[in-house]
Amino acid sequence: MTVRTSEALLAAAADQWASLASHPFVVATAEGRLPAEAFGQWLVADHHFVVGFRRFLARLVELAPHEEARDVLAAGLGGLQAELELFRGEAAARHLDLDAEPSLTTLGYTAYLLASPADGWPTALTVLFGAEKAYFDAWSAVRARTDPSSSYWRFVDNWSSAAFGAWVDDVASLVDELPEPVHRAFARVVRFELAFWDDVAGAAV
Ligand code: MP5
Repeated sequence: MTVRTSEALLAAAADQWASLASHPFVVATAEGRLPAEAFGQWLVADHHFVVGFRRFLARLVELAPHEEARDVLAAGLGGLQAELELFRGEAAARHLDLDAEPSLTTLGYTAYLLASPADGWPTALTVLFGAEKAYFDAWSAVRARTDPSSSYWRFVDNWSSAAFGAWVDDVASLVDELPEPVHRAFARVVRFELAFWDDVAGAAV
């Protein structure tokens, strides 16, 4: 039986992958005890990431080797407008400065995303899959232990909805078309995801 390339990536990173959904930031959010300050740190950092992510995804639309892949990627691009508006509305309500200088971790991860298309489609697609699957799994872990009364529900729902999960599955199917798993890029994304949570959580959780 052949192993799907997306599954081979996840299997090789299994230990660190498990740390995503059990990260103190994720657990504190699930248990409704995330300090507002830590949420604010995350919101500003993740807004910077998503702004870069949209440009990254647009480059991937251009790089895609066939039209079906382009359909999947362009569908993801469509959802980002509402997501960015969610970030901006929440930041305004909380009086957060979205233009604050990002940390080196946030800058590094966003820059890695944007640099990855230079290494070609297999690498860039693997980076996309890693980032999206990481958020789907982490926020699904939050969803399993919370409900719509959470003040962070719209964010929880954004990355744990059935629709988002189906899109991540579509991206996984594109990864499965790659001749071999690009382990190095995937492992790098996992390290960045964990560093990102550590960075925004700080000493707060
Ligand atoms: C995503 C994100 C998911 N927003 N932030 C990090 C640190 N990793 C992954 O990307 P998107 O564009 O919000 O679906």
